[in-house]
Amino acid sequence: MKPLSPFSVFRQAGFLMLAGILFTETAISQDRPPVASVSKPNILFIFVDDQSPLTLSAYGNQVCQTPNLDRLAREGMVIDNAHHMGSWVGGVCLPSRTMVQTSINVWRTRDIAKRYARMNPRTYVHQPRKLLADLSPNDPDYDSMPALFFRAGYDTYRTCKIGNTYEGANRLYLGRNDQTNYGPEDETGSWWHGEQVMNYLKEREKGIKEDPFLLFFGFTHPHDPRNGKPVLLDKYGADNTDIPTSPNPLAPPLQANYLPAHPFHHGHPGLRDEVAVQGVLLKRDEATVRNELGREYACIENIDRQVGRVLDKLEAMGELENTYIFYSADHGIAVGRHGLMGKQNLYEHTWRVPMIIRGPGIKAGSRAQGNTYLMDLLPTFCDLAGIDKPITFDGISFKPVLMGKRNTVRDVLYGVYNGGTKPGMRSVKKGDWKLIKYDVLDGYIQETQLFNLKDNPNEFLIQHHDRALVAMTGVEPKRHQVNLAENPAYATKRKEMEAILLSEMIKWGDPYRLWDQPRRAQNRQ
Ligand SMILES: [Ca+2]
Repeated sequence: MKPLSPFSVFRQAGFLMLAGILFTETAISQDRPPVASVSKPNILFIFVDDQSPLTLSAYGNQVCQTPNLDRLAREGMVIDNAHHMGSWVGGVCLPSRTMVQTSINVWRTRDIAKRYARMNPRTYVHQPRKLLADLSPNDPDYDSMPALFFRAGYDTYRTCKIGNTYEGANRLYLGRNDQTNYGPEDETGSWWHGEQVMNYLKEREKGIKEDPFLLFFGFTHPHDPRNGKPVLLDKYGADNTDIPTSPNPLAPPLQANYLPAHPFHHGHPGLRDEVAVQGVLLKRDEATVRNELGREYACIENIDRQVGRVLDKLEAMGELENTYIFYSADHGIAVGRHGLMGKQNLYEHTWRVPMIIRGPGIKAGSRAQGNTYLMDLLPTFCDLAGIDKPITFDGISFKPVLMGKRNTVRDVLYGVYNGGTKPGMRSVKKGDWKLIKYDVLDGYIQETQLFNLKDNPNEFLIQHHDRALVAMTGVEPKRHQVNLAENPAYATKRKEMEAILLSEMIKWGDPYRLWDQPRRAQNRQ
């Protein structure tokens, strides 16, 4: 007999929890006003951990195979400029996931993100109905994703990892089966999360559930440790434990903007993602980075398979055409680009997130710039479901983009990394232009980067022009594809972008100022 995994006890408890919720569904419906649920669309929100859009063919990747996500893109819309707003802590997941579930901006998440301790599977008791009934309208979670959709008559369900996520909202889903799965096997990996959603849909198929659903379909991967399934590791020339000393020819090629080291310190000494990723540690050599890319792609393809199972099930149940499906991640990640491994930077590979949406009224095969933040997801869900937008939201609905009425919802995007030495990194983007500033290590690092993303989408630096590196990557940047911040020809553009950055910092309540900005009257540091 197969021995029980350490998670089995909780998993069984989870099924019981779900059963309990199903059993009392009639009582639940009496707690909220009756709604005409028949016409309301379902929402399936697929949310992965640490994935750059550049790993997907919808964004140009030619190696990682994701046929089901390709299908979503082919039958729906791809948004090119979707971003997370940033973080004030090394675990970027935490503010990001708080923004997703509450639609408040990055600085406001500091006040609530840590209100509740992480879920302890050994002692946790799931009692959403009691908590929802007790919620005061003054509570920040009153207008959170699960609370809003519960009051609108939706059946809410969640599966995801545990920890570094917003517990204030997680505990309010009517059904919840969370487990942290970094393993290479089905029961300890992404298949398990897929299975929870399949179980939910099977119950629904029996006719026990009739309300429209909001499914938070979260994964633990491709966050490290990227323990891919053996068959997929073989496909991508990667190994979970025996890190090769020379590149495996089957491993994915180095990215165009790979560097063996970042040209200056990122400002967060000891940062886990840059020093302690299993199988990588401090190494940034070709063999190590390509092996890690292979592991990442193996995890992503496995996630894609789980998405496929659920899409096929929805289709077989006749629910697919009344369901909006969103695919996104809590932030991107470097995995060797620019010499970095983690998510604590503001280059495009990390600041951007994937955003693919399929659903009623969305033109198949369409594409838009969007200029969205993750905190726009909840307002968009509400808009699609006919739920009034609460005044607490900082995000805005991008339904007009999905419906082909607009290409963008805002002109300027602002990004923060404030998890290491202060004030940290800031970025701003408008049109083709992007500014990144670094003010870290007590003023030891004060750097500015200016890129024209149309001309230099990979944000190549002068270091990418090194002959030995070009020989390694096979990518030779054009002469003008460099940081333009110190080029006198772009002094006016830099000044304009610096002013926009300061304006955004003021707009979003950024409590810091950078070395070359006017000081605040009162610095809250
Ligand atoms: Ca994450």
